[in-house]
Amino acid sequence: MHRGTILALATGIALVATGCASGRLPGSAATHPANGPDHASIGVAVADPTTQPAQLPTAEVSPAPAGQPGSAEVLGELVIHGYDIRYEPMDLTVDQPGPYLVRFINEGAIIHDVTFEDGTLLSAEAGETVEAVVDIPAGGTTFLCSIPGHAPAGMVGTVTVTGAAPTEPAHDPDDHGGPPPETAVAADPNAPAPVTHDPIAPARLEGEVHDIELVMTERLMTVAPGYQQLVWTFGDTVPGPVIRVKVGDTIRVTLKNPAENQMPHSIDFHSSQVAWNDEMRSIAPGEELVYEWTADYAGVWMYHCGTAPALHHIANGMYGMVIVEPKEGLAPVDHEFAVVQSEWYLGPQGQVTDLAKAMEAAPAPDFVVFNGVANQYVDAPLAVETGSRVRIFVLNVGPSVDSSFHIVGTIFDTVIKEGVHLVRGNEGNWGSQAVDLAPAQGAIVELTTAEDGLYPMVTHAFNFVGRGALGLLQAGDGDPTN
Ligand SMILES: [Cu+2]
Repeated sequence: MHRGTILALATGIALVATGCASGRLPGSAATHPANGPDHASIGVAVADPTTQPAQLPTAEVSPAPAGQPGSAEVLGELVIHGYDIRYEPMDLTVDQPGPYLVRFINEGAIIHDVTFEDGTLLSAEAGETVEAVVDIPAGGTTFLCSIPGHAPAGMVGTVTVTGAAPTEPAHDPDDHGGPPPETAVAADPNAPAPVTHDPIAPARLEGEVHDIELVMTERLMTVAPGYQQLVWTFGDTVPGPVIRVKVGDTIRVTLKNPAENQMPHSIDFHSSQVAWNDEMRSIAPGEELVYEWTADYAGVWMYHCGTAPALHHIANGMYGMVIVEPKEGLAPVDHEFAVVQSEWYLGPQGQVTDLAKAMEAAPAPDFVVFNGVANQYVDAPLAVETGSRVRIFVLNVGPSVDSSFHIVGTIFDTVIKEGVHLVRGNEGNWGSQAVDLAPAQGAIVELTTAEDGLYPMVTHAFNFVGRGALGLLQAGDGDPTN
């Protein structure tokens, strides 16, 4: 994957995250006059695109500005950003049929176009912005990029007229190997913004016996901009808290299922050796249990709810990471992060995740995420100093999809995966590019960044990068040119 491509992708996601997931925002009046061609069928380049974008991230669909030249001609503006290879947004909504000014901003590195069903074509070279007036029919319309290969790769979209029957998606929702899917669940523009999950790994707990209270909650969480689910948690967050100890420690967890919960729950620490039908038993709302274990083996371990169906309890947010260090501890480094990869199979807005979707033999999650929220570290990168030593504890909790954890532009000089150890400075100077983690496998990776800049963190199973499995490591000020 070309680095420019992934950074363009990252930029696109940042724009969406700061803008509107549904492609429609109220109250952001456009300042650009709608003085485009009169219902032209070919888009025209905007003379100076640098004067346009100031408000683009917040104005995907805007009412036509009142009292400005040409404003009577159109009902509003539709802004579509083009990337290599996708549109943002893919699906737009308007209140009523009629003429709209469509502005196509090609942020990609190659030529793209927006071709509507009625033949209207807006073609833009890399970096160019073009406009045309398009008549949106009452039944809505679809659009695509006519450059060979681009539409099949995902450059397709829809304009839906509110109140009309939804436009049939131009992209095939079953095309799992293709573009990032627009989920069948409609985005909710009123969903609260996601809360960024702190990626910094906590310090190891002091002492040798640890009493930990873990309360399981059932609550709403925004898992991606515009998508809110009724999740089940350990410690009120998804993922649950990182528990960091050392070999030989005793961990005494008091697990609480509050009376106001609806569901029985349980906990299963992979770092423990206990009887399944004792400590791992389910407890009803209002009950609690004590789960005591000793840290016999070092590693990056999963914990999760095992209440049947465990698939649903994991898919709905009940998982977390245990770090067990060797008795002598880990060597100090400059930065430590904890990253948990997981999948979301969206249920209806405000409800629990869709178990039937999660049960599919070929899993097709709506989102694959790091630390619970899609793309959250694109907006809030993991910040490090250039050349500093970085350690990442990484865990794939699935429930069903493998991870190939990779950080673009870096090489892991140290990997400790499921007890297998690649040591920095080994004879032959072997290194590692990606760590394969099946569900419930964990690793420690260590790296340094070579220069100031951005280093995308992905699963190299790349169909999932567009579904939320993207973050950024930012070295220095993130700019390699200064
Ligand atoms: Cu549970």
